[in-house]
Amino acid sequence: MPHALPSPDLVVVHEEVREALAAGVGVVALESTILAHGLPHPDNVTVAAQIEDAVRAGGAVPATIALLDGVVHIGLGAREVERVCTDPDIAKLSVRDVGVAAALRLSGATTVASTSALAHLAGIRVFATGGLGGVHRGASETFDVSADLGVLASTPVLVVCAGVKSILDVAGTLETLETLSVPVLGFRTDAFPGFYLSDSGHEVPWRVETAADAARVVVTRDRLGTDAAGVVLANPLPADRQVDRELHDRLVTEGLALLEREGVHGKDVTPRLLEYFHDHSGGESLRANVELVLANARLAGEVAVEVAAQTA
Ligand code: PSU
Ligand code: MN
Repeated sequence: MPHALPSPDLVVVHEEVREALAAGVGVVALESTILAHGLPHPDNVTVAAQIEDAVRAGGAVPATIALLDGVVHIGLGAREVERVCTDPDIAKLSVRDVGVAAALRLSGATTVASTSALAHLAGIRVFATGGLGGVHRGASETFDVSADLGVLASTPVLVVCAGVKSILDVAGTLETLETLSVPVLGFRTDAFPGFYLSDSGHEVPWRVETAADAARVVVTRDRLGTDAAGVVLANPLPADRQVDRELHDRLVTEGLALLEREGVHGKDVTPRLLEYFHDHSGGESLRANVELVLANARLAGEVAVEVAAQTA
């Protein structure tokens, strides 16, 4: 495992996380972009704490990751979380941005791509988020494919997520994951979830029933050593907790039209859509988003505990 971390002027691992890793206790990485750019203020502050609690309820130690004043933090204290959630100027940093922002002594929130890369650097195997970035609709013309996918292809971290939003090209995202050799496991489901919806209408290639089996996939892939890709563990909202389909379809149509109208592109696409949903769903998108993130954090905690036990 990669334990030669860069020096502390560049990367600081929070004490509790460092001790957990040294003792072989399960650790779950958490991204900060969902806090800074995915959830509205001030809900993000409360939800950030709830996500960490959910990881602990699963038996593991949470490590929220962000760049603060040019230093990567693996694990944040309450005041640092507050800062990520409150600073309106905090940047959204994918992998390519982290080194640049660190050099310029800036602060930023990490995406799935950069969180996975930094988690791997610290020896963390399991990561929980809400939704994965993916292939955007119209990508054959715009080339808008999230860097999340490419990074997963070369970073051996298991990402627990509720699939991808239907604002994306879901079929194209699944095809790309196949091309990039990233395995996709449904947790107690045969259907790839669609974030707000339990079923995106597309199948998952594999299904697991327990956190122990998901962990065994990670450990077995390591032992085989055939490739260094990550694993997607797709955890759907229960059917009775998903967003009403009519509301969902209306929001997606309106949201996509809004992007067109405003000429939004690049890394602003996902945050702008999320903001639109939160403003126009009467609280439903926020409710579902929070529930699925907490469920993913809990499951990731359980998987991390199992990975630690099976590696011991
Ligand atoms: N999907 C969501 N909520 C999010 C994101 C994705 O449902 O907050 C964030 C994640 O941080 C993800 C990033 O890594 O957006 C992908 O952005 P882009 O499409 O610009 O790569
Ligand atoms: Mn993009």
